[in-house]
Formats: sequence, structure tokens, C-alpha cells
Amino acid sequence: MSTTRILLAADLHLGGPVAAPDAALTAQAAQSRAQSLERLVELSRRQGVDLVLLPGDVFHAPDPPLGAVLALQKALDAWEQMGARVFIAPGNHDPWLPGGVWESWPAGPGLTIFGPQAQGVELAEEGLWVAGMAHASERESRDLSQLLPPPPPGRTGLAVLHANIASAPKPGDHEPYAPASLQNLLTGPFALWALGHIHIPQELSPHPWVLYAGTLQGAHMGESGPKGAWLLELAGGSLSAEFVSLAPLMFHDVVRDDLMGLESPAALVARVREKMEAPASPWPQEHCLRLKLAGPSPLWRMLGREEPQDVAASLKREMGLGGLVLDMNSLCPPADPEALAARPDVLGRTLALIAQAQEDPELLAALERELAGSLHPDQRRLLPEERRAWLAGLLEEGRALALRGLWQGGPENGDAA
Ligand SMILES: [Mn+2]
Repeated sequence: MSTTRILLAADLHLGGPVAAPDAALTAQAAQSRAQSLERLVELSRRQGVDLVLLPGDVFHAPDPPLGAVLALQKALDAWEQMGARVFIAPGNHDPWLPGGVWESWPAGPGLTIFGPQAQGVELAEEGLWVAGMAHASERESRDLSQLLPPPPPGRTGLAVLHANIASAPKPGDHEPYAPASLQNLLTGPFALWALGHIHIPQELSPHPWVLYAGTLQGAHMGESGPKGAWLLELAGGSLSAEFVSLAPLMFHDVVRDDLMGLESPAALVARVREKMEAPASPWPQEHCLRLKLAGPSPLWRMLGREEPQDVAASLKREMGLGGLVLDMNSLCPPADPEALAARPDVLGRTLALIAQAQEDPELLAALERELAGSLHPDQRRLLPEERRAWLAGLLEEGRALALRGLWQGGPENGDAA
């Protein structure tokens, strides 16, 4: 029984920016997208991959820069030499436009770039049918999944598409280009849906397989978690899938507000590490962490003694990180703010006012309306409810600031902590 090895990667965004969370990583960040593509090629070589599926946003823009074009051509040449067939289904960032980069791309013997007309390619030897199509604009509104030609009888169908499934978990808002419904994919004639667009790798179904490749390299701290590609094996009609972490820079986003029991900095580091998901990668990765430490902590004095950047430098070094963005604005002493709010002193009055604003939606709404016009453009752009949430966060930070600056208590001067 012959086995077909398939590599699925999407949203390479070649030519697009990657934010370096540390000045020392600037050069590496600039190279990380091209480098992740090199790793993809090397993985294909090591695994003897037969098919490479690239469902869109291969380029970050319809007119990609020279470096991005050269990087892709080099990869395609390498795949051609290996005898791998490559299928590209352009997405919303790199749509197929007349006279654009895809129309003029040099043909290769194993290369299929799907165009604005749905198309199926028969691979008779493997018994496969690979179907796909391109976004024809930067705002594709059609459900392309329903336009793909079904596999002929006796062929296993693989669909390659850049599409938005509304029900799939995604970070924040995602533009609903080429909307598709999972239910339609599940009842359709394809054995595999190789999807691009959402940057979180995910398996939406194992039968048929519905997979988002995720992006190959996160663009910034907001694109946290493992980024890489799926390796699939197709043998006798059954498919298996394994995710391989490839991104040269891996971003992590960790919030810890459960710090009360931690009495030593080493225990704090261990608690943070617990939340840093880091699957093994065949290649070295720099790990960059956005860390928010919040709430009451017996370590508040130690962490507040130095400048925050010095605390961040020590944690970064201890944890072997490439970059660390540390937010301790909501860290506070292990005091009871409710009890303190009853006191008639400055701290008590301040805490009482903050608590009032936190508990009374009317007061918060009034504050939001009063401030809306005079805020920074970043906050003026927000919807009223988003601005209220932002203000609520500020109140939380203000409470921590008041506790840190005005609290006189603690066992060392006879006040109960
Ligand atoms: Mn996209």
C-alpha cells in the first residue's frame, strides 16, 4: 500500500513584518518569515514529502517585495528538485489579480497555482484529486468552498482553500473573507480540507479532516502559541496528521494573578513556566514572553524595589528568553482592600472611590462619556463598551498603585497583612 506524505502550511505572510519584542532580536525577527519557509523545505526533505499544500496568504501583500519573491522561488525550486508537487491557493492578502504576481509566476512542472476559476488536478498515480481556487480580490465575499469541483469516482479529494469558518476559534476579529460553513465541509465530497486564514493551527474535524494550518511565524506577541505546519500521511484512504512547531520566534502570552502562595522568586518563575506551552521543535526557537503579574503577592516589595526593566531583565535571563514584556501594573501587596476601604485615611477613601466606580456601571459609563473626547486617539477609536472595559482595567491598576504607594501595613510594622 503506497503512502502519500503531505505537508500543509498557510499564512506565511512572506514580506510581512514580525515585531521584535527585544532590540537584540530585530535582525532575527526580520528574517524569521523567510527562515520559517527554509525550515518548511528542510522538513519536506527529511520527511520525503510528496505534496505541499499552501492555502493562501503566502505573501503578505499582492505586490510582494523582492526578498519575498526570491524566498518563495528558492523554496519552489527545492521542492521541484525533490519531486514534490506544490499547490498554492492565494488568499485575501495575496489575491490572484490580473497582471499580478501569481499570473506572471514562472510555471514549474510540479507547481499548481490555483486561479480565480475553481480547478481540480488529478494525480492518477496517487489516486488523488486536488481542488482549489484563489481569492479574486482582497475582499472575497463568495463561499468558495461550494465552488470546488468534486473528485471523480475512485479518487480521494483534497481541497486547498483560504477561507473563514466563523465558528473556528480565532484571536480577536477576523475578516470574514470567503466565508465557509463547517457543516458544509463535513458533508462535502473531500477527505481533507487544507485551510488557511486563521493564524491558530487547529483541527476542526478528523473525518473528513478539516485543518487550519495557522501561520508559519507569529507576527507579534498577540500571535502566541505554537506556529508551524501539519504533516499528513495518507495510506489506503486513511489520513493521519501531526503538527510540527517551526517558527524561529515563538511568542507566549501569560497572565498570572494567583500569586498569593508564592513566597520565593524561584517559585514565581516555576509558576510562570507552567503556562508556557512549548512543544518540541526540530529547530532552535527563541521564546518571547508577554507576562502580566497581577493581584496580591507577598513578593510585591521585592518586585517593586527595582525599576521594572531591571526586574524584567533578571526574569528574562533566568528563564532563557529572547524577549520579555513585563506588566506588573496590577501587582499589589497582600492586603485586604475591602477592609482598608473602610478606613478614614487617604488610602481608605481612594480605595472606596475606586470600588464604587468598579461596582457601579452608571458611574463607569458617566466617566467614559466625560473622558471620551479628550483621550488618546487609540482610545477614542474604541467603541463605548470597549472604552469602559479599558477604563475598568485602569481602575484595577489604580487600585494596585494606591495599595503599593499608600499601604503602610505589613507584619514588619505591626499591621496585619
Ligand atoms: Mn488571510
